[in-house]
Amino acid sequence: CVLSESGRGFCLTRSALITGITGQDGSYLAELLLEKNYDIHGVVRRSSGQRMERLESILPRITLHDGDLLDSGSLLRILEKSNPVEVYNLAAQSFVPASWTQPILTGDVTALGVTRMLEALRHFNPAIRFFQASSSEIFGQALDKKQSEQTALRPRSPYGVAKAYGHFITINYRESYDLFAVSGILFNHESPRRGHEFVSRKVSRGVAAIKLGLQEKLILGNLNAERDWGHARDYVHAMWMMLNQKHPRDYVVATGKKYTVRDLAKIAFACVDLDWERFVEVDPALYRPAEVDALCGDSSSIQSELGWQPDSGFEDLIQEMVLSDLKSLTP
Ligand code: NAP
Ligand code: G4F
Repeated sequence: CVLSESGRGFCLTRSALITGITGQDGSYLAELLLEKNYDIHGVVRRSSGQRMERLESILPRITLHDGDLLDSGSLLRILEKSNPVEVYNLAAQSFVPASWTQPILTGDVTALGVTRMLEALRHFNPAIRFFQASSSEIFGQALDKKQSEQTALRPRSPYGVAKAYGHFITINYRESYDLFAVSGILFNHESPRRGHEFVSRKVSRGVAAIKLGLQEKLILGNLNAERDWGHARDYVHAMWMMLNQKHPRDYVVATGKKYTVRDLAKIAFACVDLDWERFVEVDPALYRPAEVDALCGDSSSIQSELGWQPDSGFEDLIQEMVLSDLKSLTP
């Protein structure tokens, strides 16, 4: 807080609210916004009580509120308590395979949850800026080799369909109510904080466990799938940039380079001087009912208009993840 010329005090600290703060991106975003002197508020589910490990180092500096994207009342109450200038909606049922086993829940949280937050926000204070974590999964079996903001949406999973809803409802609220609401179409992004169920982390943990003699094999699904993998730290920076641009607009956030799951395994095993072919086995039970074969983003718009660019390369990212897992699994 500072003193104005008239001697009356006013506070320069801006408050930001993050849903999904206990997740990979939520933790990196909270750290970034703390560096920028925001007052950070986060929504946590009652069940998140045990899942605070990603926030451990910043817990004393942030405020957490019990709430759920399934519960509109909790969202309104949290907005009143935190009085944010920016809301980042990162909460979702975010694991694609779980969207086939829990399609209704996925739609309720990942799709309708966006509307619940937008409704609460527009009633509480329509001047709040809103970021929606959209996904390259909305492109599904894409017709364009590189997917941009103009690429047609062809989602292939209940998760992809739910994210397409979240994407369009964000645009719709911007156009209907003149909100500063934007949708970041995020391609895959990883880090040592990635959930264990996603393929990059499953591989980095598997490699570390095999190197340490704790595991014999790594069982994977479709090795031919191609993804555009970036570093989560770069992607949360894009989120902040998108809420601090002059005019609200949606952007693809991606590195523009794609690799197969096979490349990922090869690179990860090479980090510890092992030959991936000796350890990786394929189990068709891990294939998806409908696969997205290849995703690769064209992020030229956000690069030219906002000056965003990915800092981390794929091989460095995988090495960071393997080394981190080696450290954490070493007895
Ligand atoms: P994540 O690690 O799976 O985190 C998801 C977060 O959502 C967790 O904090 C989780 O809380 C919370 N959550 C789930 N259901 C909720 C509910 N009903 N109410 C409130 N919170 C709920 O995901 P992430 O990788 O950080 O991704 C962040 C966002 O970006 C997600 O929306 C994801 O779909 C989207 N996205 C991610 C990527 C990627 O590659 N990482 C790419 C494109 C889009 P608990 O801790 O309680 O489970
Ligand atoms: O790491 P994944 O589970 O990520 P997926 O399905 O691409 O989704 C992630 O990125 C989306 C953005 O495009 C996000 F919106 C979403 O929330 C999530 O963060 O799988 C990547 C690829 C798939 O093609 C999958 O079939 O890896 C293939 N794969 C092969 N073996 C595997 C495995 N995936 C997992 N999870 N586990 C395996 O054993």
